[in-house]
Amino acid sequence: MLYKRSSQLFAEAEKVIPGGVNSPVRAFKAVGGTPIFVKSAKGAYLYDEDGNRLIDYINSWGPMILGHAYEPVVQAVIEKAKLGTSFGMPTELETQIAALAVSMVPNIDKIRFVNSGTEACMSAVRLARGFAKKDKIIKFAGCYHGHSDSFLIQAGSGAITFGSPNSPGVTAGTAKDTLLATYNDLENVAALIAANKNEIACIIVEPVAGNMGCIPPVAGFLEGLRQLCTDNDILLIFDEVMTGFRLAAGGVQELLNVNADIVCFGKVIGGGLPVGAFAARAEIMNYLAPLGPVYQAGTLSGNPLAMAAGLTMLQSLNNDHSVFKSLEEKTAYLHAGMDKVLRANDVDFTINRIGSMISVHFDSNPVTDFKSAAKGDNENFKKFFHGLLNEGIYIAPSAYESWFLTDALTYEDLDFTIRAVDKVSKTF
Ligand code: KE4
Repeated sequence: MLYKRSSQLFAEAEKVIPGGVNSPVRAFKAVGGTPIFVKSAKGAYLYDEDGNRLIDYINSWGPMILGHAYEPVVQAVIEKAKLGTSFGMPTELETQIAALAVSMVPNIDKIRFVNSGTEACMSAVRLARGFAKKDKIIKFAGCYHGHSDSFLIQAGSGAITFGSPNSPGVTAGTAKDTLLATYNDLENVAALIAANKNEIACIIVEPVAGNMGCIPPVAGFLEGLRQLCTDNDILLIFDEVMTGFRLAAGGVQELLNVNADIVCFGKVIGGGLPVGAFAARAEIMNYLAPLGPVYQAGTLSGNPLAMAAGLTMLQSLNNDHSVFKSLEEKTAYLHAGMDKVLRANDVDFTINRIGSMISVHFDSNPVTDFKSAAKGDNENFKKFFHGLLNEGIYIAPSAYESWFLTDALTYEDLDFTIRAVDKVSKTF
């Protein structure tokens, strides 16, 4: 595969955009080399600036669940754009997508739309703090909720710890209110709660983690978090930016039958346009301005083009829930095929999967939290990434990411991918 044009475009981009990208993970820092510039995409395929066709397993980090340039969404956006692109005033469209989302997702009465997953999670935490009248939050090492200050925190030393900033610009004052827990470790969470009695407003969690690779909750973990929150008057926030409308029509709450107090959305809910959202029962959502005292706002929140894309996407998914089963079957097929060839090639690996989220970790031990995810052999991951890229397959340019399948993938695409995994892993 040739990437001459992409390399030229990257050199141009670096002159006027920091790092040449508008989001760091795109820069290939974790795998080496220079990023691929996309010219267009359709269905399961990306077409890059060098004329290469790539089977896409990232799908814009989740949104393109029905394939790139999904015709109903494209048409909806085109038609809406002809009527104006932004008004800063309410439109019926916002009520339509809000009502549909509320009908699809358990335990929510109202939803507020924003422009990104970061905004959704940031606003949800502010709402939780305002509603609960408490300052501290618990998040989990390795879980990512966007780049809002309260989330850019890593553990200090010791099991029970106050966070310390892991990005300049985040103040110690902010970090002190973020407590860091270990994913899939209920005892650790219980200890943090005991050490901060009546000070914790919320626990925010990816109910299926996708930012350490894919890490499903171990049996009882989410149920245990639910119980701990109920017993200690703490709000449970499910960050379903990745899992919402992907793992089931009602997300993880439906799939695993665990109730959150606030749910955050992004990615799929916007059908590929900038949309985030957060939702809860009316008692909580009514605390938001202009009804309640917790302030949150946005010029482009509920933007007509984004709402048209999102509504069309949700309608498509809601009209035919069999797509979730189809995605699960395709991902299971890919899982079984990769497992077979990696074993045959004596590779040390673990594959984590739930629904249409999957990741390959180059370590034979179970990957259940950030520490175990960090043990993966990154040299093999780099060979894996670039080897597959050379075969015309695009996976996440980092071992700490999940793959997101699209239902536009055919079984021929999956067989092609399995053969490529076999070929590449023979070089390890
Ligand atoms: P955005 O602000 O990027 O729309 O969403 C933040 C966010 C919140 N919660 C979860 C669970 C997320 O996965 C994300 C964003 N996901 C990353 C992929 N790991 C987006 C890719 C990027 O940062 O460019």
